[in-house]
Amino acid sequence: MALISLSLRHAKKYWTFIAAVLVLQLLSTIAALWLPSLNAQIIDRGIARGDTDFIWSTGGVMLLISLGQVATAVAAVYFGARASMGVGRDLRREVYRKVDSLSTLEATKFGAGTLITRGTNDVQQIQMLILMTLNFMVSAPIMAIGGIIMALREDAGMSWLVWASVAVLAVIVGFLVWLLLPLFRKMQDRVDAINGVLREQIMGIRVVRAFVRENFEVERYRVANRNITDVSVKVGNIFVLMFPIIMMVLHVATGAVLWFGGHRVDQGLVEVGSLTAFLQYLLQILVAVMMGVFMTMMIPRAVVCAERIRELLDTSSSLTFPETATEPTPAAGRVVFDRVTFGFPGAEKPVVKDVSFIAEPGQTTAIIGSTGAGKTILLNLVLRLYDMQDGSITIDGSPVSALTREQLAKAVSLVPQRPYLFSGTIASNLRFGRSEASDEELWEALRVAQGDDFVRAKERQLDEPISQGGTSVSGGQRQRLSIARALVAKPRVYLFDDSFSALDVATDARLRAALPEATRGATRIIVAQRVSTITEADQILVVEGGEIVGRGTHEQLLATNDVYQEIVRSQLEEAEAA
Ligand code: DCP
Ligand code: MG
Repeated sequence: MALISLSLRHAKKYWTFIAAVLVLQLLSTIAALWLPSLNAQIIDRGIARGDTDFIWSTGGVMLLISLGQVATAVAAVYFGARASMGVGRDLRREVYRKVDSLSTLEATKFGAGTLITRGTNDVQQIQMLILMTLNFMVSAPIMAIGGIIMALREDAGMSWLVWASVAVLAVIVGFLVWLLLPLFRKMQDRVDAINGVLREQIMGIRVVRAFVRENFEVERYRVANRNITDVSVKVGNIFVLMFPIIMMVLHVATGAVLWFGGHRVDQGLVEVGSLTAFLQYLLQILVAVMMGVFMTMMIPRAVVCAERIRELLDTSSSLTFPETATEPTPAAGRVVFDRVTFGFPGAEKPVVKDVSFIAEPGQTTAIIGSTGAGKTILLNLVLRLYDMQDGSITIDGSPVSALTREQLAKAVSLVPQRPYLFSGTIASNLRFGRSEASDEELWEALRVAQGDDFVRAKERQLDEPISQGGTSVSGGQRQRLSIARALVAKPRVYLFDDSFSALDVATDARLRAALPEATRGATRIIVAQRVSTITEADQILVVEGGEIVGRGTHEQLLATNDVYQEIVRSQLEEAEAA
């Protein structure tokens, strides 16, 4: 069902191509069916009676029909390819858009691996099936039925031979396909498995090396590899059997036609030409039956793929943005959390509980707390990477859920805890949030982010290539580029998630000194590990277990807040020990 609805939905757009394929296939099949009977006429009327003119004229017609058949067949394949590739492209686009619209929660639920497979391999299977269907759906049945009619016209007396060989071939091929199907399904699973293992190992290669786990991982890969080899060998064995068996059926059928037909020619029941034509029709019929059975073999695999795609497309994203702007784009950047509560679905306790605070434009709001306290989630809620269950977050009075995607992106920039860069150049990454930024602006942002020195040391400076994920620069450099990227965007609200931890204390201090000037008037919310990073903040929020357990300036908290005192004390001890 999913297969049909998915293919048809997009196939509508290509109905001209599809119609062309069907017509061309019809013509080509008719031509193919015509040829043997003309051939028979040449033998029986031309050669037998020595009628050279007839041979020439019929031969000419045959040549034209053959050329026509080749031309229509080629054109049919061309249009078939256009239509099926078009459907594939549209499906891929739809899958991509859906993946793009999923919230963080839904995307994590599926997992990156299967999302990628669904958008590529699964779509490809459907695309293949459409191509095969278009090419054989019309031609195979017409070829089979037409072939039977034509064969009987040539010699009705041997009809039993047609039925018998079709039945034998169908049973044999059907049996082999029945053996193959479960193997194909297993193969698909094992391809998934080996991809999964390989993906994980490549991503974690450094960890594997660091913990000297190569042997264990090699063994894991070996098992996955052997599993897929086993099933592939089984499939191969059946294919090895399949072709000789099919050829044997064809040859036995040919022999039978010649044997029984020969006697009938002797008895004068049928002419030699008709017998030749009969044989050709029989072969055409058998080939058509074979194609039909092979095609049914492809369907189950495509059905599985279609169901996987359907499941993804049917996942309605919980994250919806308004289409058109109804609220003004925030111009000041006053962020207000009002009794915000968020928990992961299925989890017992919320990870953010009843959080209320106001971050004023031009001020720095710092958030500090132990690991797992919920700091990252708090920042992500502003950008709607997660949607809260209760309470509200507003920017300049507009609820974040009422802002369009563009408005939100323009108003807020996040420097994530784990910075991510895209393949391209330093400049292309920095211009991510504002493509029209000038080179001077990029250098200025780099200067504030304390990254200008290392970029200047690069051979190609701003045009220095960056590899996928940003793995060609160090962790600290990635963090600085990520900070610079946010600065270039010039939003109203900056969210720094633990963005200074990879910086040494002196660099951290220089950055903090430069930041207020560079982000003047904007709201800064900074998650920090080090107390020294936030001593000058206008307000500090101490978060513990998803709740705010203290707020105030550094001095106020130092005097009154137990949790804050504890954090300060532990960091002082660390500093002394070092
Ligand atoms: N959590 C979860 N599933 C996720 C992310 C987080 O269940 N995909 C839980 C684990 C934590 C809690 O949410 O207990 C808060 O996570 P945060 O990432 O917000 O924690 P912090 O940012 O405060 O911690 P850190 O300082 O380590 O970054
Ligand atoms: Mg965090």
